[in-house]
Amino acid sequence: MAKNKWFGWGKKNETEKQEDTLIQPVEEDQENTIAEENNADTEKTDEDQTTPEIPENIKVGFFGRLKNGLKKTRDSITRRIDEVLVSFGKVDEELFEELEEILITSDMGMTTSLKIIDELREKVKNERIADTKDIREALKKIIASKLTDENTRLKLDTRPSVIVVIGVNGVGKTTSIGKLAHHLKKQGKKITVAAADTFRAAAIDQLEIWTNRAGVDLIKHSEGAAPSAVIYDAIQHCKSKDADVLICDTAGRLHTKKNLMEELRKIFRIIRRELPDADIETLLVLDATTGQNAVSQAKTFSEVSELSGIILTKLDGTAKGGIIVSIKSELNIPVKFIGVGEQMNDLQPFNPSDFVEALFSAQ
Ligand SMILES: Nc1nc2c(ncn2[C@@H]2O[C@H](COP(=O)(O)OP(=O)(O)O)[C@@H](O)[C@H]2O)c(=O)[nH]1
Ligand SMILES: [Mg+2]
Repeated sequence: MAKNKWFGWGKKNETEKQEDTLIQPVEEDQENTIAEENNADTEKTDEDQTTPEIPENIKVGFFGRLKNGLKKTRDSITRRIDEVLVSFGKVDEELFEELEEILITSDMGMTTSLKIIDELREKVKNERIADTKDIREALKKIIASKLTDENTRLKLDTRPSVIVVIGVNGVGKTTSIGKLAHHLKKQGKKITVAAADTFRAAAIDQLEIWTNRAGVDLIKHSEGAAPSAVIYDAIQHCKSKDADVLICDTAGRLHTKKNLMEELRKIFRIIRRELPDADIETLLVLDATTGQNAVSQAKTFSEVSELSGIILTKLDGTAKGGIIVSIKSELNIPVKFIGVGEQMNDLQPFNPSDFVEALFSAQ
């Protein structure tokens, strides 16, 4: 255990499971990954059969998926808010304290929760809100305002432009890349993916399953190859094929943390050297189920490159989806995509008002 201490980036209990995965011997990890791939294969068949791409249904399907994905958080935060509002019936200081408690326990963070409730108190006073139903509406608006950001869209104006996806092992980088490739391809973009996580052969195979599914090009070398060499080849491929976007998968761990950071820096050097004018999006993938540890991961990875956005995965797997609010306020990096499930269409551009609507919607 001691020799792997470098990867103990967080202290919270929820993170322990993930860190165990990080420090497993490689063989065991490969077995897990292979099992995941088998699942992924089954999903592909299910998805192909059950979700035809009918344009009229896309809007409904999109919101439905978001609502489903937020079910655990809704059952926790919103149900409790509603219970408190019903049981109080009138607006007083004790009600504000109860609401504050709910926000804090949903992982919104102490400071942000206090700020939200302060604003609510102010609004209730100024607008003379007396009805608890109106409090619910006011609270919803304040939370939405905390999530609003001007820069949630990807800036991919050059051809090619580059998306580098980074993050700790197991957070959902490869899966999100598959979904993102599908999403961008649907917008008519020509996509190439670079398999620059060369640490394990299984990681390359896993990515290949996703790129086949999305129907996009994959540039890969064999296990153990230099990640920057894969990126170099992928850039040449993009230039010769006139691709719109290059998406780079990267390792979440190497033999040491120092190695990992150095490899990532090399990747950025190659991209900047070969494509000096290209738009580069550096997207950090964070797992919503890891709670506050996400913040320390963001700090570590921002040493390698300025982070232009966050992909927050596995919101469907947590009742503490309030983490999105504390990530937004503590990191000041826009959340650009959210993962709400394991299927191809379960990565969504983050839209604060849709998010809050889904969170506060009826069952
Ligand atoms: N439920 C759920 N699972 C996810 C989501 N995103 C990724 N996963 C799962 O998380 C696991 C690790 O994902 P992977 O892409 O291999 O992580 P990587 O090591 O960062 O590349 C896989 O089992 C994925 O199916 C999500 O949004 N929701
Ligand atoms: Mg991966």
